[in-house]
Amino acid sequence: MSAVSHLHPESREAELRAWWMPFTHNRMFKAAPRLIASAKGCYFTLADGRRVFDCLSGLWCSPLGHSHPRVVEAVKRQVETLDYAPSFQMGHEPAFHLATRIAALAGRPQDRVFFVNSGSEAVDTSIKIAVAYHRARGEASRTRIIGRERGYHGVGMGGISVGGMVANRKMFASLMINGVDHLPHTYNPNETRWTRGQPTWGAHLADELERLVGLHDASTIAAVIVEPMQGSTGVIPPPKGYLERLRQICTKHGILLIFDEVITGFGRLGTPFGADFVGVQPDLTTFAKAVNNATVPMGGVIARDDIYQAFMTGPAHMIEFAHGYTYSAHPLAVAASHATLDVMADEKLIARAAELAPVLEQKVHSLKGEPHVVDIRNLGLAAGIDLAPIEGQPGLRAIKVFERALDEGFLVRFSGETLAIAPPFVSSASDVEAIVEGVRRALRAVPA
Ligand code: PXG
Repeated sequence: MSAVSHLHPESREAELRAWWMPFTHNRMFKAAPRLIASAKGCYFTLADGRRVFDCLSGLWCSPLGHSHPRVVEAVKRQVETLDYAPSFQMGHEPAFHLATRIAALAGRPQDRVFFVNSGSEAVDTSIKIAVAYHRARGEASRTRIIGRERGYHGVGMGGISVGGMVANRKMFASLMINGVDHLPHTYNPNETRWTRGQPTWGAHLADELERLVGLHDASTIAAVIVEPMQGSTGVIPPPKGYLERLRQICTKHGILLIFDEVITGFGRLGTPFGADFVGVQPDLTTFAKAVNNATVPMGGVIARDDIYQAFMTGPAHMIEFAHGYTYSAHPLAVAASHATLDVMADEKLIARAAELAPVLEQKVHSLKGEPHVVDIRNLGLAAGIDLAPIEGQPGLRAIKVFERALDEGFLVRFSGETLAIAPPFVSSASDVEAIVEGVRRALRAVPA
Protein backbone atom coordinates (compact mmCIF):
# COMPACT_ATOMS: atom_id res chain seq x y z
CA MET A 1 0.00 0.00 0.00
CA SER A 2 1.19 3.48 -0.71
CA ALA A 3 2.12 5.64 2.26
CA VAL A 4 -0.18 8.32 0.92
CA SER A 5 -3.26 6.13 1.07
CA HIS A 6 -2.87 5.95 4.86
CA LEU A 7 -2.85 9.67 5.30
CA HIS A 8 -5.72 11.71 6.60
CA PRO A 9 -7.25 13.89 3.88
CA GLU A 10 -6.00 17.08 5.52
CA SER A 11 -2.39 15.92 5.37
CA ARG A 12 -2.65 14.44 1.88
CA GLU A 13 -2.18 17.80 0.20
CA ALA A 14 0.98 18.35 2.23
CA GLU A 15 2.24 14.89 1.29
CA LEU A 16 1.83 15.53 -2.43
CA ARG A 17 3.19 19.05 -2.30
CA ALA A 18 6.91 18.61 -2.90
CA TRP A 19 7.05 16.53 -6.07
CA TRP A 20 6.83 18.91 -9.04
CA MET A 21 5.57 16.32 -11.48
CA PRO A 22 6.77 16.07 -15.09
CA PHE A 23 4.40 16.81 -17.99
CA THR A 24 1.49 16.80 -15.55
CA HIS A 25 -1.19 19.33 -14.71
CA ASN A 26 0.09 19.49 -11.12
CA ARG A 27 -2.81 21.42 -9.58
CA MET A 28 -5.55 19.30 -11.11
CA PHE A 29 -3.64 16.10 -10.37
CA LYS A 30 -3.00 16.90 -6.73
CA ALA A 31 -6.65 17.79 -6.23
CA ALA A 32 -7.58 14.29 -7.39
CA PRO A 33 -4.41 12.18 -7.44
CA ARG A 34 -4.15 8.95 -9.38
CA LEU A 35 -1.62 6.85 -7.56
CA ILE A 36 -0.08 3.60 -8.76
CA ALA A 37 0.93 1.10 -6.09
CA SER A 38 2.22 -1.89 -8.04
CA ALA A 39 2.29 -3.60 -11.42
CA LYS A 40 2.31 -7.12 -12.77
CA GLY A 41 1.96 -8.23 -16.37
CA CYS A 42 -0.36 -5.91 -18.30
CA TYR A 43 -1.96 -4.42 -15.18
CA PHE A 44 -1.26 -1.63 -12.76
CA THR A 45 -2.81 -1.80 -9.31
CA LEU A 46 -3.80 1.64 -8.11
CA ALA A 47 -3.41 2.74 -4.50
CA ASP A 48 -7.17 2.37 -4.02
CA GLY A 49 -6.90 -1.29 -5.01
CA ARG A 50 -8.32 -1.04 -8.55
CA ARG A 51 -6.55 -2.95 -11.33
CA VAL A 52 -6.26 -1.14 -14.63
CA PHE A 53 -4.96 -2.38 -17.98
CA ASP A 54 -1.77 -0.60 -19.10
CA CYS A 55 -2.87 0.37 -22.61
CA LEU A 56 0.31 2.33 -23.50
CA SER A 57 2.89 -0.16 -22.14
CA GLY A 58 3.92 2.38 -19.50
CA LEU A 59 4.95 5.36 -21.61
CA TRP A 60 5.57 3.21 -24.72
CA CYS A 61 8.33 1.44 -22.83
CA SER A 62 7.17 -1.86 -21.28
CA PRO A 63 6.29 -4.25 -24.11
CA LEU A 64 6.80 -7.31 -21.86
CA GLY A 65 4.31 -6.03 -19.32
CA HIS A 66 5.56 -5.31 -15.83
CA SER A 67 7.86 -7.19 -13.48
CA HIS A 68 8.56 -9.99 -15.94
CA PRO A 69 10.10 -12.74 -13.78
CA ARG A 70 13.16 -13.12 -16.00
CA VAL A 71 13.90 -9.41 -15.98
CA VAL A 72 13.35 -9.20 -12.22
CA GLU A 73 15.69 -12.14 -11.67
CA ALA A 74 18.39 -10.68 -13.92
CA VAL A 75 18.34 -7.31 -12.17
CA LYS A 76 18.36 -8.92 -8.70
CA ARG A 77 21.33 -11.08 -9.65
CA GLN A 78 23.14 -8.09 -11.11
CA VAL A 79 22.66 -5.80 -8.12
CA GLU A 80 24.23 -8.46 -5.93
CA THR A 81 27.17 -9.02 -8.29
CA LEU A 82 28.07 -5.59 -9.62
CA ASP A 83 25.73 -2.79 -8.64
CA TYR A 84 27.64 -0.08 -10.50
CA ALA A 85 30.67 0.12 -12.72
CA PRO A 86 32.30 3.26 -14.07
CA SER A 87 32.27 3.38 -17.86
CA PHE A 88 34.95 6.03 -18.28
CA GLN A 89 38.24 4.22 -18.93
CA MET A 90 36.76 1.00 -17.48
CA GLY A 91 34.17 -1.42 -18.81
CA HIS A 92 32.13 -4.46 -17.84
CA GLU A 93 31.69 -7.33 -20.29
CA PRO A 94 27.91 -7.55 -20.46
CA ALA A 95 27.82 -3.97 -21.81
CA PHE A 96 30.08 -4.95 -24.73
CA HIS A 97 27.88 -7.97 -25.41
CA LEU A 98 24.78 -5.81 -25.30
CA ALA A 99 26.19 -3.34 -27.82
CA THR A 100 26.99 -6.25 -30.17
CA ARG A 101 23.52 -7.64 -29.65
CA ILE A 102 21.71 -4.37 -30.33
CA ALA A 103 23.71 -3.72 -33.51
CA ALA A 104 22.89 -7.25 -34.68
CA LEU A 105 19.19 -6.83 -33.89
CA ALA A 106 19.24 -3.65 -35.97
CA GLY A 107 20.69 -5.68 -38.85
CA ARG A 108 23.86 -3.56 -38.70
CA PRO A 109 26.38 -5.89 -37.05
CA GLN A 110 29.36 -3.71 -37.97
CA ASP A 111 27.90 -0.63 -36.31
CA ARG A 112 28.69 0.91 -32.93
CA VAL A 113 26.48 1.59 -29.92
CA PHE A 114 26.89 4.49 -27.49
CA PHE A 115 24.93 4.05 -24.24
CA VAL A 116 23.04 6.83 -22.43
CA ASN A 117 20.17 6.88 -19.94
CA SER A 118 17.12 8.27 -21.71
CA GLY A 119 15.66 9.17 -25.05
CA SER A 120 16.47 12.84 -24.53
CA GLU A 121 20.12 12.03 -23.94
CA ALA A 122 20.13 9.74 -26.96
CA VAL A 123 18.86 12.57 -29.15
CA ASP A 124 21.34 15.14 -27.88
CA THR A 125 24.12 12.55 -28.23
CA SER A 126 23.15 11.82 -31.83
CA ILE A 127 23.22 15.54 -32.66
CA LYS A 128 26.69 15.86 -31.13
CA ILE A 129 27.93 12.81 -33.04
CA ALA A 130 26.61 14.24 -36.30
CA VAL A 131 28.25 17.64 -35.86
CA ALA A 132 31.54 16.21 -34.55
CA TYR A 133 31.63 13.64 -37.37
CA HIS A 134 31.53 16.31 -40.06
CA ARG A 135 34.15 18.34 -38.22
CA ALA A 136 36.42 15.30 -37.94
CA ARG A 137 36.13 14.86 -41.71
CA GLY A 138 37.08 18.45 -42.37
CA GLU A 139 33.56 19.76 -42.98
CA ALA A 140 33.25 21.88 -39.85
CA SER A 141 30.70 24.14 -41.54
CA ARG A 142 28.09 21.39 -41.36
CA THR A 143 26.45 22.30 -38.06
CA ARG A 144 22.81 22.81 -38.94
CA ILE A 145 20.28 20.17 -37.82
CA ILE A 146 16.93 19.81 -39.57
CA GLY A 147 14.03 18.58 -37.43
CA ARG A 148 10.35 18.42 -38.19
CA GLU A 149 7.19 20.14 -37.07
CA ARG A 150 5.23 18.04 -34.57
CA GLY A 151 8.40 16.06 -33.88
CA TYR A 152 9.14 14.98 -30.31
CA HIS A 153 12.75 14.36 -29.48
CA GLY A 154 12.74 14.67 -25.72
CA VAL A 155 13.47 17.69 -23.58
CA GLY A 156 17.22 18.26 -23.81
CA MET A 157 18.36 21.50 -25.43
CA GLY A 158 19.05 19.68 -28.69
CA GLY A 159 15.79 17.76 -28.55
CA ILE A 160 13.56 20.79 -28.01
CA SER A 161 15.43 22.70 -30.71
CA VAL A 162 14.85 20.06 -33.38
CA GLY A 163 11.46 19.10 -31.97
CA GLY A 164 8.28 20.65 -33.20
CA MET A 165 5.94 20.88 -30.23
CA VAL A 166 5.29 24.52 -29.54
CA ALA A 167 4.44 24.11 -25.85
CA ASN A 168 7.82 22.48 -25.25
CA ARG A 169 9.68 25.20 -27.16
CA LYS A 170 8.12 28.59 -26.58
CA MET A 171 9.31 29.03 -22.99
CA PHE A 172 12.91 28.34 -23.97
CA ALA A 173 13.18 30.16 -27.27
CA SER A 174 16.39 31.92 -26.32
CA LEU A 175 18.11 28.66 -25.35
CA MET A 176 17.62 26.84 -28.64
CA ILE A 177 20.69 25.57 -30.43
CA ASN A 178 21.66 27.71 -33.39
CA GLY A 179 20.84 27.11 -36.98
CA VAL A 180 18.05 24.59 -36.67
CA ASP A 181 15.33 24.45 -39.30
CA HIS A 182 12.26 22.27 -39.64
CA LEU A 183 10.56 20.16 -42.28
CA PRO A 184 6.78 20.41 -42.37
CA HIS A 185 4.87 17.66 -40.57
CA THR A 186 2.99 15.17 -42.69
CA TYR A 187 -0.41 15.26 -41.05
CA ASN A 188 -3.18 16.59 -43.24
CA PRO A 189 -6.62 15.38 -42.16
CA ASN A 190 -8.22 16.52 -45.40
CA GLU A 191 -6.03 14.07 -47.28
CA THR A 192 -5.48 11.26 -44.80
CA ARG A 193 -8.39 11.11 -42.33
CA TRP A 194 -9.36 7.53 -41.29
CA THR A 195 -6.35 6.05 -43.10
CA ARG A 196 -5.34 2.58 -41.92
CA GLY A 197 -1.56 2.29 -41.69
CA GLN A 198 0.63 4.48 -43.88
CA PRO A 199 -1.20 7.13 -45.93
CA THR A 200 -0.58 7.22 -49.67
CA TRP A 201 -0.62 11.05 -49.58
CA GLY A 202 2.37 13.06 -48.42
CA ALA A 203 5.62 11.63 -49.85
CA HIS A 204 6.13 14.92 -51.70
CA LEU A 205 6.67 16.68 -48.36
CA ALA A 206 10.12 15.09 -48.21
CA ASP A 207 11.05 17.38 -51.10
CA GLU A 208 10.89 20.26 -48.64
CA LEU A 209 14.35 19.07 -47.63
CA GLU A 210 15.56 20.05 -51.10
CA ARG A 211 14.08 23.48 -50.50
CA LEU A 212 15.94 23.79 -47.18
CA VAL A 213 19.16 22.67 -48.89
CA GLY A 214 18.52 25.37 -51.48
CA LEU A 215 18.01 27.94 -48.74
CA HIS A 216 20.89 27.05 -46.41
CA ASP A 217 23.25 25.10 -48.71
CA ALA A 218 24.16 21.48 -48.01
CA SER A 219 27.59 22.55 -46.76
CA THR A 220 25.91 23.95 -43.61
CA ILE A 221 23.68 20.96 -42.84
CA ALA A 222 24.89 18.15 -40.58
CA ALA A 223 21.82 15.98 -40.17
CA VAL A 224 18.10 15.49 -40.46
CA ILE A 225 16.30 13.94 -37.49
CA VAL A 226 12.85 12.37 -37.71
CA GLU A 227 10.82 9.75 -35.91
CA PRO A 228 9.90 6.95 -38.34
CA MET A 229 6.42 7.19 -36.81
CA GLN A 230 5.64 10.33 -34.84
CA GLY A 231 4.48 9.00 -31.49
CA SER A 232 3.97 11.71 -28.90
CA THR A 233 2.12 14.05 -31.22
CA GLY A 234 -0.56 11.53 -31.84
CA VAL A 235 0.67 8.48 -33.76
CA ILE A 236 1.36 9.94 -37.19
CA PRO A 237 2.54 7.20 -39.58
CA PRO A 238 4.95 8.22 -42.34
CA PRO A 239 3.37 8.62 -45.76
CA LYS A 240 4.31 5.82 -48.14
CA GLY A 241 7.56 6.73 -49.88
CA TYR A 242 8.30 9.70 -47.59
CA LEU A 243 11.19 8.26 -45.57
CA GLU A 244 12.60 6.65 -48.72
CA ARG A 245 12.73 10.06 -50.34
CA LEU A 246 14.28 11.72 -47.28
CA ARG A 247 16.96 9.04 -47.42
CA GLN A 248 17.71 9.74 -51.09
CA ILE A 249 17.96 13.49 -50.56
CA CYS A 250 20.21 13.10 -47.49
CA THR A 251 22.52 10.74 -49.36
CA LYS A 252 22.66 13.05 -52.37
CA HIS A 253 23.79 15.99 -50.22
CA GLY A 254 26.03 14.20 -47.69
CA ILE A 255 23.58 14.89 -44.85
CA LEU A 256 23.28 12.30 -42.08
CA LEU A 257 19.84 10.82 -41.51
CA ILE A 258 18.96 10.21 -37.86
CA PHE A 259 15.97 8.03 -37.04
CA ASP A 260 14.72 8.72 -33.54
CA GLU A 261 13.52 5.23 -32.66
CA VAL A 262 12.89 5.85 -28.97
CA ILE A 263 9.30 4.66 -29.49
CA THR A 264 9.64 2.51 -32.61
CA GLY A 265 12.80 0.64 -31.57
CA PHE A 266 12.54 -2.92 -30.22
CA GLY A 267 9.41 -4.07 -31.91
CA ARG A 268 6.60 -1.52 -31.66
CA LEU A 269 5.92 -1.69 -35.41
CA GLY A 270 6.23 -5.48 -35.49
CA THR A 271 9.80 -5.28 -36.79
CA PRO A 272 12.97 -4.88 -34.70
CA PHE A 273 13.23 -1.19 -35.64
CA GLY A 274 11.05 1.24 -37.55
CA ALA A 275 13.82 1.30 -40.17
CA ASP A 276 13.03 -2.35 -40.91
CA PHE A 277 9.34 -1.59 -41.21
CA VAL A 278 9.89 1.00 -43.95
CA GLY A 279 13.01 -0.61 -45.44
CA VAL A 280 15.09 2.56 -45.05
CA GLN A 281 18.39 2.59 -43.18
CA PRO A 282 19.44 5.73 -41.32
CA ASP A 283 23.02 6.65 -40.46
CA LEU A 284 22.31 7.12 -36.75
CA THR A 285 19.54 5.57 -34.67
CA THR A 286 18.46 6.68 -31.22
CA PHE A 287 16.76 4.23 -28.88
CA ALA A 288 15.60 4.02 -25.24
CA LYS A 289 12.41 2.80 -23.53
CA ALA A 290 11.77 -0.79 -24.67
CA VAL A 291 15.50 -1.62 -24.89
CA ASN A 292 15.17 -3.01 -21.36
CA ASN A 293 11.44 -2.84 -20.81
CA ALA A 294 12.03 0.40 -18.89
CA THR A 295 13.07 -1.49 -15.79
CA VAL A 296 16.13 0.74 -15.35
CA PRO A 297 16.62 3.96 -17.35
CA MET A 298 18.62 3.34 -20.53
CA GLY A 299 19.01 4.74 -24.02
CA GLY A 300 21.59 4.77 -26.76
CA VAL A 301 22.69 5.68 -30.24
CA ILE A 302 23.61 3.23 -33.00
CA ALA A 303 26.19 4.80 -35.32
CA ARG A 304 27.33 3.58 -38.73
CA ASP A 305 30.81 2.09 -38.46
CA ASP A 306 32.41 4.70 -40.71
CA ILE A 307 30.98 7.48 -38.53
CA TYR A 308 32.74 5.89 -35.56
CA GLN A 309 35.88 5.45 -37.64
CA ALA A 310 35.93 9.16 -38.51
CA PHE A 311 36.57 9.86 -34.80
CA MET A 312 39.42 7.34 -34.53
CA THR A 313 42.19 9.67 -35.56
CA GLY A 314 44.90 11.37 -33.53
CA PRO A 315 47.07 9.77 -30.86
CA ALA A 316 45.65 6.52 -29.43
CA HIS A 317 45.86 7.83 -25.86
CA MET A 318 43.47 10.69 -26.64
CA ILE A 319 39.74 10.51 -25.89
CA GLU A 320 38.11 10.55 -29.32
CA PHE A 321 34.63 11.76 -28.35
CA ALA A 322 34.37 14.02 -25.30
CA HIS A 323 30.95 12.84 -24.25
CA GLY A 324 29.34 10.35 -21.84
CA TYR A 325 27.35 10.01 -18.63
CA THR A 326 28.07 8.67 -15.13
CA TYR A 327 25.41 6.04 -15.78
CA SER A 328 26.28 5.14 -19.39
CA ALA A 329 25.89 1.34 -19.63
CA HIS A 330 24.76 1.05 -16.01
CA PRO A 331 25.10 -2.63 -15.06
CA LEU A 332 21.48 -2.92 -13.89
CA ALA A 333 20.20 -1.38 -17.13
CA VAL A 334 22.44 -3.69 -19.15
CA ALA A 335 21.26 -6.76 -17.23
CA ALA A 336 17.63 -5.75 -17.68
CA SER A 337 18.24 -5.31 -21.39
CA HIS A 338 19.83 -8.73 -21.89
CA ALA A 339 16.89 -10.32 -20.09
CA THR A 340 14.38 -8.26 -22.10
CA LEU A 341 16.00 -9.22 -25.41
CA ASP A 342 16.13 -12.88 -24.28
CA VAL A 343 12.41 -12.84 -23.54
CA MET A 344 11.63 -11.05 -26.80
CA ALA A 345 13.58 -13.68 -28.73
CA ASP A 346 12.36 -16.76 -26.82
CA GLU A 347 8.73 -15.71 -26.81
CA LYS A 348 8.91 -14.27 -30.37
CA LEU A 349 7.36 -11.07 -29.07
CA ILE A 350 8.21 -8.86 -32.04
CA ALA A 351 6.37 -11.29 -34.30
CA ARG A 352 3.59 -11.24 -31.70
CA ALA A 353 3.36 -7.44 -32.00
CA ALA A 354 3.10 -7.88 -35.79
CA GLU A 355 0.28 -10.41 -35.31
CA LEU A 356 -1.63 -8.13 -32.95
CA ALA A 357 -1.25 -5.07 -35.20
CA PRO A 358 -4.10 -5.98 -37.59
CA VAL A 359 -6.32 -6.81 -34.62
CA LEU A 360 -5.72 -3.34 -33.20
CA GLU A 361 -6.22 -1.75 -36.63
CA GLN A 362 -9.51 -3.53 -37.19
CA LYS A 363 -10.86 -2.79 -33.72
CA VAL A 364 -9.69 0.78 -33.30
CA HIS A 365 -11.18 1.89 -36.60
CA SER A 366 -14.54 0.56 -35.42
CA LEU A 367 -14.59 3.66 -33.17
CA LYS A 368 -15.28 5.80 -36.24
CA GLY A 369 -18.72 7.31 -35.71
CA GLU A 370 -18.52 7.21 -31.90
CA PRO A 371 -19.05 10.52 -30.06
CA HIS A 372 -16.21 13.08 -30.27
CA VAL A 373 -14.04 10.97 -32.62
CA VAL A 374 -12.73 13.03 -35.57
CA ASP A 375 -9.84 10.86 -36.80
CA ILE A 376 -8.14 7.52 -36.13
CA ARG A 377 -4.64 6.45 -37.16
CA ASN A 378 -2.63 3.28 -36.59
CA LEU A 379 0.71 1.70 -37.37
CA GLY A 380 2.14 -1.51 -35.96
CA LEU A 381 0.87 -2.02 -32.44
CA ALA A 382 -0.01 1.65 -31.95
CA ALA A 383 -3.06 3.77 -32.53
CA GLY A 384 -4.12 7.39 -32.10
CA ILE A 385 -7.68 8.62 -31.74
CA ASP A 386 -8.32 12.34 -32.25
CA LEU A 387 -11.20 13.94 -30.39
CA ALA A 388 -13.15 17.09 -31.10
CA PRO A 389 -12.17 19.76 -28.57
CA ILE A 390 -14.63 21.30 -26.14
CA GLU A 391 -15.12 24.83 -27.39
CA GLY A 392 -12.78 27.27 -25.68
CA GLN A 393 -11.16 24.56 -23.54
CA PRO A 394 -8.59 22.75 -25.67
CA GLY A 395 -7.36 19.49 -24.17
CA LEU A 396 -10.21 19.05 -21.70
CA ARG A 397 -12.18 16.55 -23.80
CA ALA A 398 -9.27 14.13 -23.91
CA ILE A 399 -8.80 14.47 -20.14
CA LYS A 400 -12.44 13.62 -19.58
CA VAL A 401 -12.32 10.54 -21.82
CA PHE A 402 -9.05 9.50 -20.20
CA GLU A 403 -10.59 9.74 -16.71
CA ARG A 404 -13.66 7.85 -17.77
CA ALA A 405 -11.57 5.12 -19.42
CA LEU A 406 -9.63 4.77 -16.18
CA ASP A 407 -12.93 4.25 -14.37
CA GLU A 408 -13.61 1.51 -16.92
CA GLY A 409 -10.31 -0.14 -15.98
CA PHE A 410 -8.13 1.09 -18.86
CA LEU A 411 -5.17 3.42 -18.50
CA VAL A 412 -4.82 5.08 -21.91
CA ARG A 413 -2.65 8.06 -22.74
CA PHE A 414 -3.83 11.49 -23.77
CA SER A 415 -1.75 14.22 -25.28
CA GLY A 416 -3.45 17.34 -26.53
CA GLU A 417 -6.71 16.10 -27.98
CA THR A 418 -5.39 12.67 -28.97
CA LEU A 419 -5.76 9.37 -27.15
CA ALA A 420 -2.91 6.92 -27.74
CA ILE A 421 -2.99 3.15 -27.39
CA ALA A 422 0.08 0.92 -27.63
CA PRO A 423 -0.51 -2.25 -25.64
CA PRO A 424 2.19 -4.57 -24.33
CA PHE A 425 3.28 -7.20 -26.86
CA VAL A 426 2.21 -9.86 -24.35
CA SER A 427 -1.42 -8.72 -24.65
CA SER A 428 -3.92 -11.15 -26.13
CA ALA A 429 -6.22 -10.34 -29.04
CA SER A 430 -9.09 -10.22 -26.57
CA ASP A 431 -7.16 -7.73 -24.41
CA VAL A 432 -6.84 -5.48 -27.45
CA GLU A 433 -10.55 -5.82 -28.15
CA ALA A 434 -11.37 -5.08 -24.50
CA ILE A 435 -9.25 -1.89 -24.59
CA VAL A 436 -11.15 -0.59 -27.59
CA GLU A 437 -14.52 -1.47 -26.04
CA GLY A 438 -13.45 0.30 -22.83
CA VAL A 439 -12.57 3.40 -24.84
CA ARG A 440 -15.90 3.15 -26.66
CA ARG A 441 -17.81 3.13 -23.36
CA ALA A 442 -15.73 6.09 -22.15
CA LEU A 443 -16.44 8.06 -25.34
CA ARG A 444 -20.15 7.41 -25.02
CA ALA A 445 -20.17 8.40 -21.35
CA VAL A 446 -18.56 11.81 -21.87
CA PRO A 447 -21.20 14.41 -22.70
CA ALA A 448 -21.16 16.29 -25.99
N1 PXG B 1 12.46 10.75 -28.72
C1 PXG B 1 11.23 10.24 -28.94
C2 PXG B 1 10.82 9.87 -30.32
C3 PXG B 1 10.37 10.05 -27.86
O1 PXG B 1 9.14 9.56 -28.08
C4 PXG B 1 12.08 10.93 -26.41
C5 PXG B 1 12.90 11.09 -27.51
C6 PXG B 1 12.61 11.33 -25.06
O2 PXG B 1 12.81 10.24 -24.26
P1 PXG B 1 12.97 10.40 -22.67
O3 PXG B 1 13.42 9.04 -22.23
O4 PXG B 1 14.00 11.42 -22.43
O5 PXG B 1 11.61 10.78 -22.14
C7 PXG B 1 10.80 10.40 -26.56
C8 PXG B 1 9.92 10.25 -25.36
C9 PXG B 1 3.86 9.91 -24.87
C10 PXG B 1 5.24 10.00 -24.31
O6 PXG B 1 2.91 9.78 -24.12
C11 PXG B 1 6.30 9.90 -25.18
C12 PXG B 1 7.59 10.03 -24.70
C13 PXG B 1 7.82 10.21 -23.35
C14 PXG B 1 6.74 10.29 -22.48
C15 PXG B 1 5.44 10.20 -22.95
O7 PXG B 1 3.71 9.91 -26.10
N2 PXG B 1 8.59 9.95 -25.62
